[in-house]
Amino acid sequence: MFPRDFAWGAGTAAYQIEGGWQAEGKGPSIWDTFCHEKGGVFGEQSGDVACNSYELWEKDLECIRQLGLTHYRLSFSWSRILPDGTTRHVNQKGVQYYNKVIDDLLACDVSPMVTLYHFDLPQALQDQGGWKSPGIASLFDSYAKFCFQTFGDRIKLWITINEPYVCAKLGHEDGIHAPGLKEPGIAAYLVGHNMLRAHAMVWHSYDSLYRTQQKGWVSLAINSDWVEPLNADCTEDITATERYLAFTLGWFAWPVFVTGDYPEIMRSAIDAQSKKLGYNGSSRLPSFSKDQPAILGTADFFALNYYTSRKVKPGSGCGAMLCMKSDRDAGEVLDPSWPICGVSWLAVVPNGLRKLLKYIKDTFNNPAVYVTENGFSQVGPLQIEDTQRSVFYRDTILEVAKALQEDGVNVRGYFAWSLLDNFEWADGFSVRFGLYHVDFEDKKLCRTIYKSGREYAKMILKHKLGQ
Ligand code: GBH
Repeated sequence: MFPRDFAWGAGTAAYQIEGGWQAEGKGPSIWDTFCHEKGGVFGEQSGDVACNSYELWEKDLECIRQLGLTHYRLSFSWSRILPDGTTRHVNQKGVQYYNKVIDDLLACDVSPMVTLYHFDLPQALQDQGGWKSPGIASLFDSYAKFCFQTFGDRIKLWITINEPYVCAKLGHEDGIHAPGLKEPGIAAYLVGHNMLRAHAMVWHSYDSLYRTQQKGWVSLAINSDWVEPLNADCTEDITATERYLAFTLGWFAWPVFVTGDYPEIMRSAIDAQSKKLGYNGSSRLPSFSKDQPAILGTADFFALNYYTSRKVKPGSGCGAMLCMKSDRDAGEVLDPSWPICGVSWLAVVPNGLRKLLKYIKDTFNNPAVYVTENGFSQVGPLQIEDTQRSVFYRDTILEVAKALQEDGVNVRGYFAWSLLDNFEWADGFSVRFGLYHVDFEDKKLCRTIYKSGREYAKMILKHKLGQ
């Protein structure tokens, strides 16, 4: 059912698994700071140790081999490589660590997909304004060029930024992710803008300096739920759904894949709301200037993180406040027939992935697509025999097969989130997404395969054997 060279992967992110937050010259990141300040994270937990993959990488490699993955998605910790975020000072121990990870993977015939930025900005750069500051784009570009130069001979798939939506909104509007800023209605748009500028700059650098030799692909990972109008016959619900999509998927995919600029629906909704609330000044949604590298066309493939689906109707639930939600004016409803797994936001809707893939094919001119994240969480009484999650993976992979075969979507790979139970951001260790259980109570941080991991391995093997 899947092409021979289909990528079967699993993903992780540096801060969620590595630990070693101060090991061998690593500089602090905004997540170190955020966790060490009280009150931001469940149970005052932190990624100080996490799965200790910094020291236990070989254990992770065993898991990767046992699953039979063809690809492994990891992220680099920017401040492990460049402790103050700039190329003025390189931490060779950090470089050695990632060199070993990459070389070990390749020796086992596993292709690495590397994310340059998965939420953990060097604290030194946050101190200079972080993603709100326009100068961040060229700092990110220098870091990226250093990585292409140092590791790019062995990496064919690069993700610049993971989920700019989450960084912008949860980090700068809601304040529930690092850096914990609550500046509703303004900062998130600025951050999203600088992330797009930074991403585009890096793509152009790769394209002009490295592509010919290294022959890799560069994109950004965009998270999106699948959404449908609550009532398919109701015009208000339909337009609310269009706004919802414009403010999530469209915010980043439209500039990169369609026009080089934000969706018109998004800008007009923001500007109308500014007017209504008497907000003076220029649009809260910045504009791309003519003299910066073009945004359009800066992705060699579509990297999609899909977790769940929503029904949509008008209404923000936050009245006349200046905030993204009121700009968007679209409320989310969960269909009561969708089971909830673990965390409250994760309704299990495998079929939403197929619909979203079809939408991406139709809207963004049939790009090559990698599903870079998709997963199922457990909370509370722990089940090593996690049958529900096994069923979830089986159902979801079947939907991907249908997208490929029946809808003709150009899907190139699927990455389960996550290889290991890990530090689930504001939820700490209370939410488990792993194909492997990690015993965080024990110093050895023993990895044990879940039933879902065994089942995923079987599915991969079947497809490798062409059955
Ligand atoms: C991904 O984000 C991340 O890339 C990954 O690091 C993470 O471990 C994984 O998901 C699992 O969460 O709490 O109601 O405000 C997925 C997109 C966006 C989904 C934020 C959850 C929080 C909703 N996430 N959303 S809420």
